[in-house]
Amino acid sequence: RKIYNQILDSKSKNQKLLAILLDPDKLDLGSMDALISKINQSPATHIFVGGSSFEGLHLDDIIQRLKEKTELPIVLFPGNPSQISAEADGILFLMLLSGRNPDYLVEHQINSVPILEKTNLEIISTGYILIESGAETAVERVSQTKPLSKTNIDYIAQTAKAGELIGNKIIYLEAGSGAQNAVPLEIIKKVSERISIPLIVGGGIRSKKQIEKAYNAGADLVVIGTAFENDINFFD
Ligand code: 1GP
Repeated sequence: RKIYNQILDSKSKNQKLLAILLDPDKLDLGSMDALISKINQSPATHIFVGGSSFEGLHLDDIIQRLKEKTELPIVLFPGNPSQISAEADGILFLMLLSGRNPDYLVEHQINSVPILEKTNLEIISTGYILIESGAETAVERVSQTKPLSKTNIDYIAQTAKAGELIGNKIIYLEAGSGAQNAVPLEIIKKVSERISIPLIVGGGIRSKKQIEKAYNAGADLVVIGTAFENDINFFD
């Protein structure tokens, strides 16, 4: 429980965390070293690896390369059970609390058990909540679920709290990768006040100022995918 204990420890000290999300679909081994050195120079505390459509072909190789070149914990953020690699350090074991598709609530989790049992991955139960963000996102398309309306803040907070009571160890508020609009600050604030477990926020965050605002609103860990993918100098 090393990764989770570190997150809890940071939360208790109000030290904010930052994950860079790498989509294995968009990585090739040839050009990875430059990327990893940029990550090592950045304020990132974690590397998340995952994507909604990836089929897992070179995942082990990619993660092995990351492990050779960085000390940061590598956490899987899988779109489906084929995105599990024993080479990583941990996995966000996601439950799509905002949706009503049983596959993403429990079926994929059941199917992944035989794979997970062959690994030493630290498994972190995560309540994953998709928030309306403008246009349809890949998460919506792939999971075939609707995001929660951003106007119903109390229901969103109630959903997050249910995740905590069910036993989720982390809540992840997601606008979707490349989202038009990030999760509104008011939602981050209300959810963080309602739950006592760590809060991850991601999707559509494009500036350092936005990262800072998400932290101030109550995010414990912010995820940056697209902004770093489009510009590896983002954190300079
Ligand atoms: C997506 O929350 C992550 O699952 C990151 O989103 O690519 O928009 O940074 P971005």
